[in-house]
Amino acid sequence: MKVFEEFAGEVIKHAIQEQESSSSIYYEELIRTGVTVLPSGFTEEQINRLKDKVKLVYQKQILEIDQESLALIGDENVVRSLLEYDSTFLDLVFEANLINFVQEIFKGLFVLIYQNGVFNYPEQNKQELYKWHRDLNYQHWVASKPLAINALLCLDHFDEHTGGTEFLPNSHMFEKFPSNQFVIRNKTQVKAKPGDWIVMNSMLFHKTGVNNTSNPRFGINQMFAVPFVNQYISLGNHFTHNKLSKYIDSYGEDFVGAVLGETWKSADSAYDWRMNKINKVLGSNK
Ligand SMILES: O=C(O)CCC(=O)C(=O)O
Ligand SMILES: [Fe+2]
Repeated sequence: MKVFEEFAGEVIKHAIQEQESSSSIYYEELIRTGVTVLPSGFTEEQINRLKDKVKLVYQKQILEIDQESLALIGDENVVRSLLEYDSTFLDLVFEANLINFVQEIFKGLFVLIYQNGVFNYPEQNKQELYKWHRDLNYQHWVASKPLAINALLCLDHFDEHTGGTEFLPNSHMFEKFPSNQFVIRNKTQVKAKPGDWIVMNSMLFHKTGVNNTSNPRFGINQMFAVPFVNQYISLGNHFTHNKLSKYIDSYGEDFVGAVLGETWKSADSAYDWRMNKINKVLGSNK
């Protein structure tokens, strides 16, 4: 049947009255299955440069805190908060294809929760990421709309050889993790190329695949969420207006401030909270 449909170039239907009119196949895939692969606008050269920079940031980080100590908290081989160390990584946050897609998903405003480099080393499977998990850890409920999404920029090929991300389709729609038998029969591996974004609902169960090549596989994982999910590192603190000007020119100051979490910081007191709002109203009435 499948072969025939493909050959005919059309989808053959019976007694179907209603059909989704998909304006964006990426959006439809994300909503229905929990995951999609979206191309980015990065060139091969930019991707290679980003890969070098991820390695450099990790070198800096293991000088700050040694690998043994990182292992104590299960955080070795994760490059935490890349943009904090090198503002080039802001380009990933505001990459046009992705940011437009994230806007389409959330409709309203959203915040960058984190941006981490991930290494998948050959024959190494002790990290947390090799275990089935939700990126919104410890959450066991479902929501009718995405509350958080993860966008993983592939810096290498993601496939059955390199250990492409494995996921359980539609598992963001169920509170419980499925049976082992279900997992074994239904797990699916992402196929993506360098420069692609793997975008998934952060409640989708997934894990890093096993890398059978002799080279590490690199990616950069960003989480965006509705504003009531907390950043665990204040990302906006690290940039001067000057550093942000290129993104402000494209998207406006309010939007850039919101994405980096500046808009949602807790005020220190009721007085401060009120005064911030009053000053904002007075400013916009000028
Ligand atoms: O490396 C992968 O394939 C997935 C990474 C991941 O699950 C994560 O960063 O949370
Ligand atoms: Fe994950």
